[in-house]
Amino acid sequence: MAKIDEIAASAKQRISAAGSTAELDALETEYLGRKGALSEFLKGIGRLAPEERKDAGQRTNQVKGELEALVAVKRAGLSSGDRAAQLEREKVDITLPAIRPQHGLQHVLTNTADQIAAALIGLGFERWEGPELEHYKYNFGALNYPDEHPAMDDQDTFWVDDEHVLRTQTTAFQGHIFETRKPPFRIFTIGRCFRHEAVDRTHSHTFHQVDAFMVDEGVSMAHLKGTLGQFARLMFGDAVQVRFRPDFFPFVEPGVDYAITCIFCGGSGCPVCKKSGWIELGGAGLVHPNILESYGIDAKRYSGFAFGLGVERIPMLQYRVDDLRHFTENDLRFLKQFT
Ligand code: FA5
Repeated sequence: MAKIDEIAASAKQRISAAGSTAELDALETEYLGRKGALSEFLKGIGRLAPEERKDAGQRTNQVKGELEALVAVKRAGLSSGDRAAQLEREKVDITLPAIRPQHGLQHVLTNTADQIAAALIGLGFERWEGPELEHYKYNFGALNYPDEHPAMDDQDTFWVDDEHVLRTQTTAFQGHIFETRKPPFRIFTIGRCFRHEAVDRTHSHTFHQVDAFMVDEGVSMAHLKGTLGQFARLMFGDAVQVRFRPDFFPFVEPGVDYAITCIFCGGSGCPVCKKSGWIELGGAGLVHPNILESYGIDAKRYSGFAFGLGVERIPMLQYRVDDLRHFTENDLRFLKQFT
């Protein structure tokens, strides 16, 4: 009897301490298997005194039942522990912030173009889109450039064939409008232009311009100055004033270049405006009567104004961008600043 109790005590202690199902399987075989400790003990019962056999047999069966129950409980515990370990291994921390997908954002030049368009539409102008590949006629001929005129040298041109060029100025849209519309009209266009230029901080072979023009009865330089002033104030703030200085463009007479009071110093002079108090923006003037007449418009009755400027120039001023190449280099560190 003492022997079976010893076996039972050691089996219970070892089964309770088993750390894995594999260890438990081995203990189950060791004690409860066909050749296990209990079977061996039962085999020896025949050698006991007859009066002890019955008790020993009953006690062995009792121990067998207890050990089987203990193994079952332990197995359930271990396998739930295994599941817990598996869950721990496969755990996904859903409280971690998700990896955000990259969102594109509108390019700073598109933002500027939208701002320009909103200002000009507010001033009563219609938007028009023109081709980037232009017939020579629209880029130069119809704009009153005499053949071989040196003014064309200012706009070093990419020729595609003898008759077609990549437009050097959005002013090229005027001919398309004159061919299809009769005054009065107020129209503008914003688009890409190309010049065969040495690239530096303020010049590129590819850049954008906005051109606007209006033709009606009695349009004068005063209308031009008022419109440009209002346009500049919408773009740069209420305090801005406009200055005209004579300049030459074959398609306007008189022609001017125009500047705004420096938006950084208000006109008192600073490094940005090179102490002049003014920042040049573009060219303007009254539509040349030769152009009106060439499209059959009576230049005694009708007159018009036109102005153009570089789009890159605007965010360069607004955000103090020192090199226009940043706009096209696609460096996200630069572009992400303009949300
Ligand atoms: C013209 O292109 C005229 N068509 C403007 C005009 C329109 C005058 C209507 C009169 C009436 P200009 O060549 O100066 O003018 O160019 C105008 C603006 O375009 C410049 O002030 C500058 O801001 C921009 N620009 C010209 N060339 C480049 C370039 N290579 N890179 C970046 N911007 C340029």
